[in-house]
Amino acid sequence: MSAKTGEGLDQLQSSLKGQLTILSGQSGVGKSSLTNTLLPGKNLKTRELSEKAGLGRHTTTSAMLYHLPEGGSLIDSPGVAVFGLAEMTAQDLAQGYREFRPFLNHCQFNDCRHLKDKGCAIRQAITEGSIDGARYDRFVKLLQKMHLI
Ligand SMILES: Nc1nc2c(ncn2[C@@H]2O[C@H](COP(=O)(O)OP(=O)(O)O)[C@@H](O)[C@H]2O)c(=O)[nH]1
Ligand SMILES: [Mg+2]
Ligand SMILES: [Zn+2]
Repeated sequence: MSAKTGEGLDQLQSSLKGQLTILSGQSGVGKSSLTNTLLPGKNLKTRELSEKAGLGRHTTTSAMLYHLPEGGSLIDSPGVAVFGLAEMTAQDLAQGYREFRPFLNHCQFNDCRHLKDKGCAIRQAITEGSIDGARYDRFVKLLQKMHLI
């Protein structure tokens, strides 16, 4: 889709309707431009891609929630690198991975951190192919970033 040409906007608009949605992703991919297009009359700052590097500078510094004219809300967030995960516990983060949820109560220990813990149902699910290992790796990386491990 494109914020510039309007291609794919109709489809996006109908999937946003009645939902609470957050746009996240690397800086410069067009999140704020998209938000602008969906909210005529607002005028968020978007930034120009730097000619040299093909990358731009930051303009969105905090997450902003907007109410959509069609119903529903849209959150424009700054780049993933600065997305705050403060005050979340490891358990909260695990809950955020919806495919983990069916397994979360099946670990041997109820304070399982899903790392090298004995009898971890999450790691077992990866072995069995029910959870994607790349998603789990990302979970562990986020735990590290949050200084929880
Ligand atoms: N060609 C093209 N450029 C776009 C599109 N959407 C955004 N841009 C440009 O990409 C740059 C970064 O956009 P911005 O919305 O600030 O990105 P954000 O950091 O993800 O919020 C700006 O120069 C935009 O004009 C698009 O659909 N097509
Ligand atoms: Mg932005
Ligand atoms: Zn576990």
